[in-house]
Amino acid sequence: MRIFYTADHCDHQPKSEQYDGIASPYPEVSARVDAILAGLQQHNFGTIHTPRKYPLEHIHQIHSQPYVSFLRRRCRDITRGEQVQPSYFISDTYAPLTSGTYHASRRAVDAALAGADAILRGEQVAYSLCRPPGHHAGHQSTGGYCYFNNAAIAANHLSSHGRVAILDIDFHHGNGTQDAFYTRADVFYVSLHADPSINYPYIRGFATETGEADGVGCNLNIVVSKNATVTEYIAGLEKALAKIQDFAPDYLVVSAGFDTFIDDPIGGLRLNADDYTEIAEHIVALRTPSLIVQEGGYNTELLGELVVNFLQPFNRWSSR
Ligand code: Q9C
Ligand code: ZN
Repeated sequence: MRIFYTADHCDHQPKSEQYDGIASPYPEVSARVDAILAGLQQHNFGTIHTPRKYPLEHIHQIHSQPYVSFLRRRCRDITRGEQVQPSYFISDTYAPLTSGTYHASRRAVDAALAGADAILRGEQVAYSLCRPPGHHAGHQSTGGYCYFNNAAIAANHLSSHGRVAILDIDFHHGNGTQDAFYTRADVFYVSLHADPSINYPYIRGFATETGEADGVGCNLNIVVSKNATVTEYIAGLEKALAKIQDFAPDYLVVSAGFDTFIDDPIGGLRLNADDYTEIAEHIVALRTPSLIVQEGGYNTELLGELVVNFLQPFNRWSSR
């Protein structure tokens, strides 16, 4: 499998998030990426490629031009080491800006697009190690540690070449991604996540949301209970995969979050480390060229192991 990553994420270093005006430590830290890289190296996943720089056009198909300009200009004016809570283009207070946020987010998009291009060149599997994550970023809003929607931008790129399904397995519903494709029939969005009536992002992710206009029937939200073990989780996943199979995509994008892990500090179902291999085996059974995009997962101690366990079945398939 092809792996894409850049070190530019290091310049995105918020120190705190605001919850009802009270600051607490920022969980979406660069140590997450260090843990994943260490895991990939230990398990000989091979060369990690630096993506090329892609033009803004790709981003502008998902995000408004005023939003992108705002992020670029606002970050440029921030002193290194400082953090700003913007008042505009936000959907919550979980995406502060630092001087490197715009550049880091651009490079995360580049990693996602390079993964998509690898798939278009005939690679069966690519993993884009994106940071910051993306699935909560809306058309013109940051939110939930996200600025640009890496998976949506990559899926949109793939959609010029075939039918695309997005499978979102982060603990949280990917509201930004759902919104991006809600009225489209050529991209199918399926998400498995914790109940949005009591979990972030609250405003989206209900089972009643099934798509609109041309997109009717092309959106599927599957809510899993907070104490779901791998048995309940796989049952939900099987439903998701059956629908994806009916849709018959040419390409699969997996928004891969690992905050479903039992010991995740902000999410947490009852999934153990080994369960990610079983989850991946079910997804690999689709035998559809797959772009895996990194989303959440906040246990910096074990995140490397979780990602490696998940990637292993894809790796076996792609090097067969
Ligand atoms: N007081 C992703 O996993 N809210 N984003 C947490 C803590 C923010 C998660 C509440 C959760 C955002 C990409
Ligand atoms: Zn999440």
